Amino acid sequence: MTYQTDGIQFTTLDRLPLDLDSVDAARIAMQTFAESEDIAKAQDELNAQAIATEFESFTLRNGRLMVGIVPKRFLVQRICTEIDAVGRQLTRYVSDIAQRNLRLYRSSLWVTLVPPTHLRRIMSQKWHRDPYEVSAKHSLKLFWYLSDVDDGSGPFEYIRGSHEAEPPTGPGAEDRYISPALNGTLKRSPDRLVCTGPADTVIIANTSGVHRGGYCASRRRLSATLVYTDAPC
Ligand SMILES: O=C(O)CCC(=O)C(=O)O
Repeated sequence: MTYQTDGIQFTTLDRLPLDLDSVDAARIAMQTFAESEDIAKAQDELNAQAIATEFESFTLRNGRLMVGIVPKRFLVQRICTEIDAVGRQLTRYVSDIAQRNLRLYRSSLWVTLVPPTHLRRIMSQKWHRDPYEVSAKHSLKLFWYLSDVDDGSGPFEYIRGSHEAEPPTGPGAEDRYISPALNGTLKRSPDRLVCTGPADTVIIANTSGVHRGGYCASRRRLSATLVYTDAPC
């Protein structure tokens, strides 16, 4: 399976050109984050599901971007310098894969939580295609699983070859989400990949293709997302 043909390819962390100190530092940052009060609080909020309304909250606290869905706050993200350092070391590697010059646009640690009951999928849990990042013509995401991911812990899913279609044009484009009428077709598609794998599985995807993930039915998922684009600085 190749990035050019399928829009996605897999590897493992030990095959990447990374210095081990940076990897260790990123793992420690993740461990600290996963055990932090922010995560415990987010899980409590998710469990409480106090109010039936859904809204997104984006707040910048101590230089960290916190993104949450209240009360369905399934995802807590954190920008951190350690994961940025890992991401910068992979710039040449991902540029070679994409056959164009890319730069690290954004990186973050993700803790994806388990809802207390089955909630309907929201945001990136639904089939969608990423709009291009500001003035970019190519968006590549590298997902590094920091915990084992099985069917119950929100595997990333991708429709192989769907990157060939014209992607939505800009951030917030109306057509980011695929019509729910196509859910059944996508679920049964022979091109659907469900990316389960042990910790240190790495997925490199052209996210203008159709994808979704992070619907954790039974176990939380720890991962890092590194976003690369060809947009000028
Ligand atoms: O959490 C996931 O597996 C999906 C993430 C995603 O869809 C995205 O970053 O665009």
